[in-house]
Amino acid sequence: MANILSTIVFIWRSFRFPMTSYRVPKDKTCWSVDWPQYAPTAYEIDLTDKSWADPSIGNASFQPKWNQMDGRIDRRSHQNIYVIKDGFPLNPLGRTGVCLRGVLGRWGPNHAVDAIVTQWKRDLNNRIQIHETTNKPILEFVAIKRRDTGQWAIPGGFVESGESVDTTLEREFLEEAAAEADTETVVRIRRLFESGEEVCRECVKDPRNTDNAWIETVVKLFHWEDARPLRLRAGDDAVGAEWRQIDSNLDLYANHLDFISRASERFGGHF
Ligand code: RP5
Repeated sequence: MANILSTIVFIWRSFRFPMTSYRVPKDKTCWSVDWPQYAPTAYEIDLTDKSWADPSIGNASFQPKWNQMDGRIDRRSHQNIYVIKDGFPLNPLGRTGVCLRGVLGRWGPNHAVDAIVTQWKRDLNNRIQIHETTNKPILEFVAIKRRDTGQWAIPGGFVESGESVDTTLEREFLEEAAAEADTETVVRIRRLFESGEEVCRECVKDPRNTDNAWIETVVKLFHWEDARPLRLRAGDDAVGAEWRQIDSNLDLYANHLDFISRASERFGGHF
């Protein structure tokens, strides 16, 4: 059974990711380290006709304005000015072993957002629970289970061109974690999203990143203090949504645990 399952997962993944990617040793990740033999796997899915995707580099009609606003498309990086080499933007996090655009829509930065929604974990008497080892109050956060990898993650998604970060945060949270919510719940969530605190803005260590296309995010923190519980329901790209206890042993998508740890630190919660 396990063999059949892993074969299915392998075939499925093969459609989304290159079969093999060129292995990059840690000490060769940085572009400043000279590595003339570097021969990354070229991989790109066909996104012709997708309005949210860039045309191919080399297409005469595609004249991107790197490192700046390009009409309604934000091609600026949160990290720094990125380098353009032979017409291709270079990932600020360094070599990945895969070149071209992979499965991503934009060359260069693909802007996303992530909404960390927390609440204190309480016992039946409504007292905040304290962790027996660290002696710190325990936080929970809203986690969604990704349909594509089956991993738990922070609710988030890509910023559409012309959309603001705050609009995307609220839209993605409602779609992925509060699907089909009644009007009252939507109003409460909208109110919650009026008072977010930025945790960070940076590149995500996402498995879809390539040398020429990568994901960057703005992570914002929202704390749920309403005595009435927030009921969750998965939708859109999510197949699960639940409150999960924050702990350093969580296994989350990409480097989402790192974002969670910073949110927990902000409240002095158990990690
Ligand atoms: C991650 O991918 C970001 O942190 C964000 O959570 C997510 C956006 O991609 P989709 O969930 O829309 O696939 O890198």
